[in-house]
Amino acid sequence: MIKNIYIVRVAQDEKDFDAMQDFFTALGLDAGQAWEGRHNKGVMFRTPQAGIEIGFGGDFPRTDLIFEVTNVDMAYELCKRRGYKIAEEIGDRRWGGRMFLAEAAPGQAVALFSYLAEKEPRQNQAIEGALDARGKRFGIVISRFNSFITERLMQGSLDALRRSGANDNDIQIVRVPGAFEIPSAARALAETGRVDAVICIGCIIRGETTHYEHIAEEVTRGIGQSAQETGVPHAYGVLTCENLEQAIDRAGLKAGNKGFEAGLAAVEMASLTRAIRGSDSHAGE
Ligand code: INI
Repeated sequence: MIKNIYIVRVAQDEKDFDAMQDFFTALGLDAGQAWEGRHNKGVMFRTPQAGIEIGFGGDFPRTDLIFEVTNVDMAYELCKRRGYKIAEEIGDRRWGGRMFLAEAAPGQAVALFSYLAEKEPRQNQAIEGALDARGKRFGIVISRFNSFITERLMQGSLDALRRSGANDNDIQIVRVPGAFEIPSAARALAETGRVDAVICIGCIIRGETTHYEHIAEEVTRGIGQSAQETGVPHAYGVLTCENLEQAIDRAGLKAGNKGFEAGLAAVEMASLTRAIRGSDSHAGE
């Protein structure tokens, strides 16, 4: 019946709230979805088994032991039948939940709640990823073939990650011989579960034979397949060019730096993936 356990620590003010975020991030807890309501805001720090949430503002229950249940009215009836003291009556809350407090033991208040069902479907609500790489881990798979180009692309990716708040210690670089080897290394990295996104960097330039087509097709297919089968976002920073000049233009000259674009895509997708997977915990806050 219990869906989740929320342990919420409410900061005295916004300064303390920021300090607590830094503290939990420094401890290595994964900062999941941040939410902001009209009267308060919070960030859920996830562990594989449970989460510690920090908050700021009003509307929080008078206890830091909070259970989300599938049906709060049933839980309320059950507590009453078993004779537990109801420390706070059941009722709808303005943040979109229905909650009551029961005393598990004298002075040991526990809050139980369910989110209220949406009365009407929300209009124009979209989940989007943020360009915020703080607390996220990235893998970069770079091929040595055409390294003159690929190294520039990687500098572009690193620039995008750092500007978005990524920590250098959270970026794992993996080098492979050529573009053909990128998909298998990217998959191995994704399967470790230690990265939120993988950035694939390569440069394939057309030669005199059809070699180029075969490699380009397989690399593109393999990267897409690895992303879909591992569930880890993969950004495509592989250039497929007719000649070296085209590649140079896309590695920091006329046509920008495709590595930078891939880096931003990785950050956004890492954030989006977390938002989608955690979107039920504070939907609509
Ligand atoms: N690898 C590249 O990354 N770019 C190329 O343009 C390229 N060409 O043209 O041959 C290339 N070939 C190597 C290939 O990726 C493998 O490393 C090699 O075939 C060994 O498996």
